[in-house]
Amino acid sequence: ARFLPSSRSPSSSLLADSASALKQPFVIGVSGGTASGKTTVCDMIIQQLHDHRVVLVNQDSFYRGLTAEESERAHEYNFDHPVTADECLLILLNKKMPLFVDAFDTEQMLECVEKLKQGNPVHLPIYDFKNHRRCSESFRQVNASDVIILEGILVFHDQRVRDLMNMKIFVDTDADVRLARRIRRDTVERGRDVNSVLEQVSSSTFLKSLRYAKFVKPAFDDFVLPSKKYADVIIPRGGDNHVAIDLIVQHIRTKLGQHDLCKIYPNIYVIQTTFQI
Ligand code: UZR
Ligand code: MG
Repeated sequence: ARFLPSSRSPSSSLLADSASALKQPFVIGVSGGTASGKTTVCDMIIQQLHDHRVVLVNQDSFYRGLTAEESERAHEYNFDHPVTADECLLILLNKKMPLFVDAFDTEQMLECVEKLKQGNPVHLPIYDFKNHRRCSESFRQVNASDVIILEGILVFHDQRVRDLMNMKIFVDTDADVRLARRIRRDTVERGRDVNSVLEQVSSSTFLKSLRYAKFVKPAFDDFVLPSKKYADVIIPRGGDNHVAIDLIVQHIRTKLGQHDLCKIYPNIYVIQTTFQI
């Protein structure tokens, strides 16, 4: 066996392309139902990756925000609904323009993550949960980094967004635990009273009129749970699962290590591909 420059060896431009592809940031998608512990899982990953630059992008930032008129009817608005293929078709055929199609501006989210992946800084919108509005005068600047985490209930819904991810994590937490946390969070952090979370109109229609039962749970069953099939890793019990988080962090470190190898020893590919018998 000899090491020879081979006629089949990749061209230098191909080498440069594969090297730059490997140098792109590592993109992790974190999905799961509301109050499943997505944010906690992301915070723990970021904490353990302290020697790398990690940015967190929340899908929440891309809520469209309601007009003053729509805000008055906020209780009718479905904040958990993505645009579906059927609805896209109807819009394209101009047959029907549903009132509230996609709760999120997915095009804008896609654009931001693509830019970050290419190493460019972006300005993320800031969403005000209390008033269901975007803060028009402020934004969050996010710079290029080694790892990008995209977190949200519907980040696995759109294939174009999924295709940007190197790793997909689904946080799988019991539904009762999530509802209990959701009530606590909405009342403490998002300025709601218990009735508005549950939206009880009258005791006789109690179950029917639960906001959670009306929008949040059906959307979880129809859109969030089915997207679990795209996950590479499913974390039971969310932030309580330290073993799962350790394993995930180990994997990310390995991948980032490979990036560094590529940066330091670009010629390693030439040696491998010119090996001839
Ligand atoms: P997470 N949401 C609000 O409560 N108000 C808003 O203005 C915008 C969104 C909720 C939304 C969804 N549901 O279930 C949740 N409602 O935010 C997603 N009703 O956020 O993934 O952090 O739970
Ligand atoms: Mg959250």
